[in-house]
Amino acid sequence: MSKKLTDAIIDMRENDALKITDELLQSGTNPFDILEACRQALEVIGQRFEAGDCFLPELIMAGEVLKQISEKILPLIKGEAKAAKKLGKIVFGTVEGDIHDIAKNIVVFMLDINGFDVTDLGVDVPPAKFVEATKKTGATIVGLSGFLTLAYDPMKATVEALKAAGLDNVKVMIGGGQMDEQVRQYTGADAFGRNAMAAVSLAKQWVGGA
Ligand code: B12
Repeated sequence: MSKKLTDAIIDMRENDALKITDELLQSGTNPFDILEACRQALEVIGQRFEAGDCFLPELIMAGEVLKQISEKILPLIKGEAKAAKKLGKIVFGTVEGDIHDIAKNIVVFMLDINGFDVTDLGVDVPPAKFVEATKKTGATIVGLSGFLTLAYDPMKATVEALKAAGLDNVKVMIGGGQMDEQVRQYTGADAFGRNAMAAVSLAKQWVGGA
C-alpha cells in the first residue's frame, strides 16, 4: 500500500495520492512509513529532474503533494508524542538562497514535539538573521537546512557569523538533500544529521538529555 502511494506521487496522480494517504491512515499505517513512502517518491522525481526527464512544474507539483500529505500526517504524530517540558531553545531555518522548506518543516515539527522550543525563521534566511534570532532567544542550538549545492556557502557564512558575534558556544547542525559529513567539515558546523530523528537525537545530546 505504501508502494502505491510512492507510485501515485511519481505518476503525479495528486488526488490518488491523497486518497491513498487517507486509506493508509485509516488502516493504521505508521505516519513515519507514509512519510518515508513520500520521501522515496520525491527522490525519484529529483533524479528524473536532474536527468532532464521531468521539469520544474513536476517538481513544484511533487512538493505541493508532499506538503498536503505532511499537513494531514504531522498533527497525528503530535497527538502521540507531545512532550511536556521544553528541553532547550533552537533557532532553525533554510539558509540564504534556498527556499526548500518541506523537510525543514518536518524537522522543526519533530523537534517541537520532542520538547524543544523552536524559533523557525523560514526560508532564504541570511546569516545576520540567524545571529539576531540566536541572541534574542538565547538559543543554544542552531539548525541549518539546505537542499542546494548553492547552500554550502551560506551555511559556512552562517557558522562564521555566529562565531564573529561571539556565539562560539552555540552548537550548529546542518541537514537537507545534498548535505553530508564532507559539507559539514566545509561549513565548520558541529554536526550533520540525515533526517528529523537525527536532528532530535543531536539536540538531546547537546542539551544533555540523551
Ligand atoms: C520538492 C523539491 C523542490 C520544491 C520545494 C518545495 C518546498 N516548499 O520545499 C521546489 C519546486 C520549490 C524546488 C525548487 C528548486 N529545486 Co528542488 N527539489 C525538490 C525535491 C524533489 C524534493 C525535496 C524534498 O522536499 N524532499 C522530501 C524531504 C522530506 O525528504 P528528506 O530530504 O529525506 O528530508 C529529511 C532531510 O532533508 C533532513 N533535513 C532537512 N533539513 C535538515 C536540517 C537539519 C539540521 C537536519 C539535522 C536534518 C535536516 O530531515 C528531513 C526529514 O526527515 C529535491 C530532490 C531530493 N530528493 O532532494 C529537489 C532538489 C533539491 N531541487 C533541486 C533544484 C535544482 C531546484 C531548483 C534550483 C530548480 C530550478 N531550476 O528552479 C529550485 C531552487 C529554488 C531555491 N532557490 O531554493 C536539485 C538540487 C541540485 C543541487 N545539487 O543543488 C534537487 C536535488 C533535484 C535534483 N536532483 O536535481 N524543489
